[in-house]
Amino acid sequence: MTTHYRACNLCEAMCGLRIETEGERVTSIRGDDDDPFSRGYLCPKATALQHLHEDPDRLRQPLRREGTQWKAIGWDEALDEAAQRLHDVQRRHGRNAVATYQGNPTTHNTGALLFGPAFYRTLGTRSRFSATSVDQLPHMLAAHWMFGHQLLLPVPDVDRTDFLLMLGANPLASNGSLLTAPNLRGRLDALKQRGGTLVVVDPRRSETAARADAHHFIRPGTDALLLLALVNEVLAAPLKAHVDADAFAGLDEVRALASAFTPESVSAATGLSAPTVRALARAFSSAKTAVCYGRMGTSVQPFGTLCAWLINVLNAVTGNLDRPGGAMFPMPPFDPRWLPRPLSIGPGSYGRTRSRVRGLPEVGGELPVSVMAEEMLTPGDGQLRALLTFAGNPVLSTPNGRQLDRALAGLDFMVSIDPYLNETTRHAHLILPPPSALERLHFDVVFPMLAVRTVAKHADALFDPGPDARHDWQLLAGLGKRLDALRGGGLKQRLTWVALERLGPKRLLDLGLRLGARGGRWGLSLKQVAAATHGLDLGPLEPALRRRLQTKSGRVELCPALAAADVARLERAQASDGLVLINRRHTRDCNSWLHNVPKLVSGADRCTLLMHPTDAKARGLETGAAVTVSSRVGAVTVPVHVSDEVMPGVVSLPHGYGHGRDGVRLQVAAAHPGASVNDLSDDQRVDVLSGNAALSGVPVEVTRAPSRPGCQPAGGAR
Ligand SMILES: Nc1nc2c(c(=O)[nH]1)N[C@H]1C(S)=C(S)[C@@H](COP(=O)(O)OP(=O)(O)OC[C@H]3O[C@@H](n4cnc5c(=O)[nH]c(N)nc54)[C@H](O)[C@@H]3O)O[C@H]1N2
Ligand SMILES: Nc1nc2c(c(=O)[nH]1)N[C@H]1C(S)=C(S)[C@@H](COP(=O)(O)OP(=O)(O)OC[C@H]3O[C@@H](n4cnc5c(=O)[nH]c(N)nc54)[C@H](O)[C@@H]3O)O[C@H]1N2
Ligand code: SF4
Ligand SMILES: [Mo]
Repeated sequence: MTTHYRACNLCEAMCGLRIETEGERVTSIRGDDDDPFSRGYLCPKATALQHLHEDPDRLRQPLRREGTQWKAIGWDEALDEAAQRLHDVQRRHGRNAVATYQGNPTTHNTGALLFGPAFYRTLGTRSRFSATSVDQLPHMLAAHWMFGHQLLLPVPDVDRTDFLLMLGANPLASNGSLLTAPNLRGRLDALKQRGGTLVVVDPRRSETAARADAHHFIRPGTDALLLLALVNEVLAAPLKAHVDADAFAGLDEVRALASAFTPESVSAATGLSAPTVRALARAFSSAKTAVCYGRMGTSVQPFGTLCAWLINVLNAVTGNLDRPGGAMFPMPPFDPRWLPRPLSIGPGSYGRTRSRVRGLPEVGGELPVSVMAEEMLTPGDGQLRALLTFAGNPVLSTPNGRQLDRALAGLDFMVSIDPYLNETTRHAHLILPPPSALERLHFDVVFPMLAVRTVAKHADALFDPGPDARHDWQLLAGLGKRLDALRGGGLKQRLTWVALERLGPKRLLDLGLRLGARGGRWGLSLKQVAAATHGLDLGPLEPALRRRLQTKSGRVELCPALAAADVARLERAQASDGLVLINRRHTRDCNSWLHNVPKLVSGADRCTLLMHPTDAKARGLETGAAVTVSSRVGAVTVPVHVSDEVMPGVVSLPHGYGHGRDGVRLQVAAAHPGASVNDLSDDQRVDVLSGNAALSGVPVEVTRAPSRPGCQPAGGAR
């Protein structure tokens, strides 16, 4: 028996695992009690790592689609063909005719993160999409404008704060996002035990809301109004003595802009009474330390960027930005922000180009995924003809999935780097599967940038994937160098690929860790990190913004011009008088891709529509009834669950389901298909400032279904 220690790669919490193996088999997965960061905590998903490794549906060889059949082929053949066909499309229709989509697991994949930047630079397309624009893009844009770098994301110091105001996040189910802190339940309990306060604002009494000191329902999409009123209340009084107003540019502009938003004026739209808003502002600004934290619920809505901006403003003007107990900026030992090209992640950009059909801006070098299908379906110069997906399932995870199904079916070429034949990859001509997570080294590159303590952890692979396997980074390098060769690329390009491949992830990590000395105060070697078997914990966060701020003014930009201008759109917004749809996460889900794990899908059907008793009564519905939920773009049939957990006028469905599509090779998931909420969410509903999808607050109608829940909407592709 061998014992291995590593961080779990399934969500952002970085829990330390203790995995026992016998030969080629995993015999147990438990929490690592000696991990200084997670101290033995783990959630029910961790053991899925074993199933994912053993899953008979996980692909082990490249597949080529021939009609409706799939044929296993060799690696060289697959990589040659993929590179050649991408090259052909680019030669015939221009570089930008090839699109790329990067999904969420990329952020948990060391090799992909280290090799991605060089690969995408080689491919040279501006048509880049990712799960970022159905997720945290508004936070990144606000950081780009206010702090000068898209990844200077302030993290709530949950371990030391006295007052946590949480908007649109449910860490008891999600385990935290843009907030890496294993065991948030325990950390939030500790907040209470030390006399602190947790206030949750959410249209649903989520698992987190149910444990808070106070929970306020809010009408979906109106958080920016609430935040403006809170900022107004705070700025109407003199700033607290410890607030360094000189550190801010635009304070007077923010004060003037917020002054129209009194608690009374936002009360009807938000659903929070004026005294509640006033008391919240007072409690927040008078707490010894306080932090406002907003996540998915505040970013996937039509005013996501306003929310992200105003959350930062509220923390700043109450003196809680960059101080213990407030919102802090991690400085991890390995920091991709300060690496040299081609490994680095840049400060971000905005509006250098616009999407062809709808004119939405590029942000950080990407276009919003909500425009991807229309760019494929709309003929003309610049039409997208080919797609490479990497660790993504946009058919289930991006709005208007049925339209995307149609768009993908019409492409000249599609290749997917993915271990499963799922709702998205079934459209590919080639699937290139990497080995399982247990067959590769693991070092979190992204999450220490979002962690409440300074941490680093390295673990080697548990199993050797064997000679007939290619890691994600090898696939990116394999395609990159072939593309260079097809284009007759120069010596420099060829040498870059040779050097990167020779170095491999391990030596790149070592290099990056050592370079950490440039950006901050570390400068460790990989050997030093790896020597800490249970992970390195270098202590709580320290104020870092002065050293890290990258704005031209050298100050925090409190009032970015484009954000300020967007307030007018908020003022014009009309409330929907019908039902609106929000989403929810369950502890045992992970977006769309863990439903093939039997242990995680057992028990009662989770793909149900929550509806308030008043709304159910008005429609004559009772728990268990099959209902048809329809929106502008589609309809699904699901069982209803009547509950006052959601506020009147709001219904809730989980995302990531809808495995009943033809041609999917996911035996377990297909037996629990559920319906895809993204067959309802609308690609035309976006936060127009960032282009982020407005997945929350989708207007829907709900009626009793003529048939049993089956979740197959009429029409659509295959
Ligand atoms: N309506 C609605 N939609 C949502 C959300 C919501 O709350 N509501 N949430 C959004 C959010 S936050 C996100 S992040 C997105 C996620 O969107 P996506 O990232 O597009 O979707 P996932 O379901 O995470 O799919 C992950 C894919 O990666 C593959 N994969 C897993 N591990 C690896 C690996 O190591 N290498 C490779 N190459 N492939 C791998 C899986 O097989 C799967 O195909 O969904 C978004 N969509
Ligand atoms: N179990 C599980 N864990 C996960 C994932 C998963 O799919 N399952 N996905 C992972 C990923 S990729 C991410 S990004 C994170 C996301 O982690 P979180 O940001 O915590 O996301 P959610 O759990 O979706 O919580 C969003 C909350 O916002 C509320 N909400 C909806 N609309 C509004 C609104 O307009 N205003 C306000 N104030 N609230 C609103 C919803 O009711 C919900 O409670 O979770 C990660 N962890
Ligand atoms: S909380 Fe996240 S990181 Fe921790 S065990 Fe669960 S899935 Fe893994
Ligand atoms: Mo996400």
